[in-house]
Amino acid sequence: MSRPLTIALSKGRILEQTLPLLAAAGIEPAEDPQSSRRLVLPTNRDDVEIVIVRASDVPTYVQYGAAAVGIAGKDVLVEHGGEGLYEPLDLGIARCRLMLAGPAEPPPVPPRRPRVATKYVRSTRRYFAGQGRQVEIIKLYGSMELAPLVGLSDWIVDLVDTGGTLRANGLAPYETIADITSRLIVNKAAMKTRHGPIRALVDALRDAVDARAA
Ligand code: PRT
Ligand code: MG
Repeated sequence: MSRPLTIALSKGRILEQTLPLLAAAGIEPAEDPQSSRRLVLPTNRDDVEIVIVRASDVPTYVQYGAAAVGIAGKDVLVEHGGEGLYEPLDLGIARCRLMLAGPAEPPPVPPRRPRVATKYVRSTRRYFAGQGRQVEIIKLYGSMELAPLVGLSDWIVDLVDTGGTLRANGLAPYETIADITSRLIVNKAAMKTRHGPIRALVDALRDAVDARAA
């Protein structure tokens, strides 16, 4: 038999919201991926396996064909750049917004060249460049909400869902930069060489997404 079709997923909210869609498409992991320590999970289908990777690494695994397909947030895809990837389907899951945020009570005189702390350097640079606004971007890997509290930055760019994390840290949303959902991504070469099984998976997932929306 030919090697199985590999799907790259990240633990957490994407996995949680992807499993029902995969189940509707006839794919179920052999053990619970949230609790399993295994990084390669067989499924009920001999021709499909799941690999568990870091959310921000999903596009890399798919770009190099280590996984034929994957599921990643649009936030992560923009930062990756999308090289070598098709993005055939918006799954509509793990929905949130990429936002500019800052102190709920901003200083009376706005900073001349604000410092913006973020994990999303590419999106942030593009957003401010598009508006012709000068900012200094400070790259962080997490806990952006802390930066304004300790004087590291004036503002942050981060994902916001309920807004609870901002509020809990004395921050408020200022502007929406992008609406974010998770996307199915496909390795460009695999889309040609393994067209049949990939097409079948894309169609099955699209049906599952449509059925849920209906
Ligand atoms: O593992 P790694 O650190 O690389 O990735 P990760 O920790 O970002 O993974 P995970 O599972 O948390 O998020 C994966 C994907 O989920 C992201 O890439 C987004 O596409 C999507 N997503 C949707 C979110 C959120 N909603 C979200 N609210 N990712 C993160 N958050 C965080 C946000 O960064 C902030 O700290 O939740 C907090 C805000 O939530 P509220 O409800 O308080 O506003
Ligand atoms: Mg994390």
